[in-house]
Parts: sequence; C-alpha cells; structure tokens
Amino acid sequence: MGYRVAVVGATGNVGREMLAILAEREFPMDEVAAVASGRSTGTEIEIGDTGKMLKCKNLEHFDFSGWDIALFACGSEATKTYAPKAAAAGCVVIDNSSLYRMDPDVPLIVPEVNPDAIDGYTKKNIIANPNCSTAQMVVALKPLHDAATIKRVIVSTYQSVSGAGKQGMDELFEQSRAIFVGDQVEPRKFTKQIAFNVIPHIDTFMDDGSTKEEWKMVVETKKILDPKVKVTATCVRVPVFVGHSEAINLEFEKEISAEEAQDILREAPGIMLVDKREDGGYVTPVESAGDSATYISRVREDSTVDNGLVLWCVSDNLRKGAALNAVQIAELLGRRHLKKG
Ligand code: 11C
Repeated sequence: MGYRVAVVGATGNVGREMLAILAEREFPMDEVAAVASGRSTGTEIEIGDTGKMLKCKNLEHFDFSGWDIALFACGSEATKTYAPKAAAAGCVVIDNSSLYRMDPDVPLIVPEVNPDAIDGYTKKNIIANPNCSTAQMVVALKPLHDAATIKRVIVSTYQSVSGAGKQGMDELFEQSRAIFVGDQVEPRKFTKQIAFNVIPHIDTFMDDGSTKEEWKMVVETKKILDPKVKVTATCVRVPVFVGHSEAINLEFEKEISAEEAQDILREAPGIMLVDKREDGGYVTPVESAGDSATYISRVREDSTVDNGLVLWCVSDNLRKGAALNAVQIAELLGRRHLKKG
C-alpha cells in the first residue's frame, strides 16, 4: 500500500521537479494529484519524463482529507491560506516556502543533517523545507562540524536565476538575446540587468542592510545545524540558469587539515567531492544541473585564521535546494512515522 500525495504549485519550476523526483525515486504512491491555482485548472502536466499526464486541480476547491502528504511549492501567500487547511484535514504538509521555517513548532529539515528533528512535526502537521542556498550549505557543513566544530561561517553565494522562478529564467534568456541583437534591455523581475552582469541583492532589504536571503542563510543554518555557529552571508544573483554556487570560509574550534576534510567529505551522505587541483578539476553549476548531489571542490586551508578552511559548494537549487529535499523529507516521514509503502 502506498501514499496519496498532492503536489501544490505543480505548474511551477519546483512543483514540476517534485513530480519528476517522486517518479524518479519510485516514491510509494497509490495516487498523485497536481494542484495549482484556478488559472491552471485542467492544464495537463507530465510527471517528469514518464509520459504520464496529470490534469491540474484547483487549490481553492481541493479537499485534502484522505491525502497523506502534500508537497507545497506555491509561495508564502497561498501557503498561509491552504497549508493550515491541509494540515487540519490530517494531511502532512511539507512546505517549500519561507512561511513556517522559523516557527518553533515546525521542524526545518535537511535529512542528511537533522533527521531526528522531524519527530516534532505533529504539533502543526507541517514540516518546512529550507531555502535552497541554506540546504546545500548545511549538507556540506554537517560532517565537518561533527569532526572539528565550526565556530564561524563566511559565505558568498552565486545564485542562479531559476531561484527567482520561471520569470527569472525568462528574463535572463530575453535580455541575453536582446543584447546580442542590439535591443533595449528592461529589467522586470530583477532590479538591474542580469544578462552579462551580477546583482548583489536577493529578496527584500532588512533594517541592518542585509537582505532577507542573507538573513535566511544565518537563521536557518542555526536552526538546522547548531545555534552556536556564527554565520555571515553575501547573496548574489548571477547569470546562470540552474545551480547555486557558494564560496564558504570556515573557522573551526579544533584543528582540521584540508586533506582530513576531503576524506570526511568523500564519505559524507549527499556529497560528491570533485577536487583535483588541476585545470577543470572542480564542479561548476552547469554540471550540477539535473543532479542530486551537493558537489564540493577547491577544499584548502585558510592561513588567515586558526583552524580555517575554504571550499566551493555547488548544487542544483531546484533539486537539493527544493524538490529533492522535500521528497527526501517525505521518505523520512514515511520511514519514521507514516509507515506505509
Ligand atoms: C533565490 N533562494 O535563489 C531563493 C529562492 O526562501 O525559498 C528560494 C526562496 C526561499 O532567489
């Protein structure tokens, strides 16, 4: 016997990827529903590239009773209205928006890092999925933290336009084409030209001058990994379609060499170490797209601090950063609590 699973926001970048990953990982399902806003009702979407089509159901009228799990990828506004309804109907919500992440009654889960925290989901019947740039970073940090205790993290991100949804991807494509043919470039989704440029601004500005994306990396890392770890982040949008990259400087309590860190990362769950100190011996976002791993390259010692390391971390933001992590949470929930399939 399998689960009845609803994917809410099924027509978006992340929703489509959720359907694809459920199929790819053979998640035990008796039934799957594609749910979206009213304007997509009746739209047919394919489950990954299986050839199987689903007709979108209207979120406004969808009855969640009898459904075991709902993977939400529809943004904070719709989540605010519909996630509590689904949860009250007995369906466990795994939410990709930022709405519940810092709610003390909602576990924020990366299965490779804090699987035990999932047991707290019964308070609200909701589990939160972290921000994409946080998810890949904590996968990389966890085994190193266990080995030598991280004191401080300085991270600079290079985030792809797919993090800003289909509109972000369309804008990069259209601006690149416009520049080639000599047309005028008008920013719409982004605040400045994104083609052939980088923008040091993701999400809204906070009072202290940081952005919400940077704040999320700080508070989410503390909640998932360890509240004692200090984090400072600079988040930058780059003209890449899929795959977020991060340059991460780490300061540890205990001594750890680059070689020890490489050995630890080579064995760590969810990680693929590609670290040859030669031309091309590292991973770039284009190579990470469509893949499940969090790739680590360029591990080296940072001699400007005691016990310092630097590394390069790349992952597909739509997969480990969103849809894959959500499906892994569903698998963990199934194994530990729901026990069907
Ligand atoms: C971006 N990380 O790249 C964002 C997208 O809080 O889930 C995901 C925002 C979030 O723009």
